[in-house]
Amino acid sequence: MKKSLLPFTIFLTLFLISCTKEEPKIVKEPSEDILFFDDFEKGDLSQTENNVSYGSSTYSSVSNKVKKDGEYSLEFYYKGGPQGEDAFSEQRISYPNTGELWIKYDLYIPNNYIHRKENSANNNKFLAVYKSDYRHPGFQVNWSLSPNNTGGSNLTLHRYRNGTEQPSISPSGGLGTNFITEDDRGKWIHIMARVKAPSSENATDGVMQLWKNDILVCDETTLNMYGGIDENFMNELYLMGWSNSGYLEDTIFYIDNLSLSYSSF
Ligand SMILES: [Ca+2]
Repeated sequence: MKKSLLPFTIFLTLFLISCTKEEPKIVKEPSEDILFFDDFEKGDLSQTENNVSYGSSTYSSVSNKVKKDGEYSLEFYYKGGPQGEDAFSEQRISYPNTGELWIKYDLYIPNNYIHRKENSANNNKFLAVYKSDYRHPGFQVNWSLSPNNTGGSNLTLHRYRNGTEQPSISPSGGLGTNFITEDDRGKWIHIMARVKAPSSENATDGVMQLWKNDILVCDETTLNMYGGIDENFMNELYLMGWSNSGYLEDTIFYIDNLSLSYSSF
């Protein structure tokens, strides 16, 4: 009997070896090209993925008050103040060095959103993408909001070239006019943005594109915004940011379903 079992034992051994050898390793792949996704359902900012993680929070925190999906979103709390008083809320995120980044998220525009006009109500930060350290600009761009004089906001672009800030511009063709209006109050809007560093110092192929509710509201593809030698890439961003206009009342935005990608979603 023992002898008759031998071929089977050999077969079983070989079979097990072959299984061990050929069994594919289970590696958690990023879903297609998505670098990072957070629906905030962890209830905090502990989400990390592909070396993407949250940095400093300024009056921003995960909240269950207003959400697009699930139970949680990221709250941006701008404290109200008299005319002339600024306000500040910002969330930083770091990611691996890249020449191109796509960002998308849902953004809740508060019911009481009013972009008040005063002497220095321009340049309310909306989305900044840059090479860290923000205080020492290499590659650095941002979209900001300016008053449209009816309580809403127009979109404006800012960029640096070789460490020097370039004149701010409005999206060509008036695309960014009335970017946020009273019609958006109390609603979620969908934001998608693409930033691509130019290919060389003199190249005019830098890209800043932004979509609101899947409509292109900024389509700049010929920007000169070289970051400098060893500086021409991005690895940090911040959502929202300093408001030069400030707000009369406490004004609270929410972001949900944040995604980052190196290429088109
Ligand atoms: Ca959520």
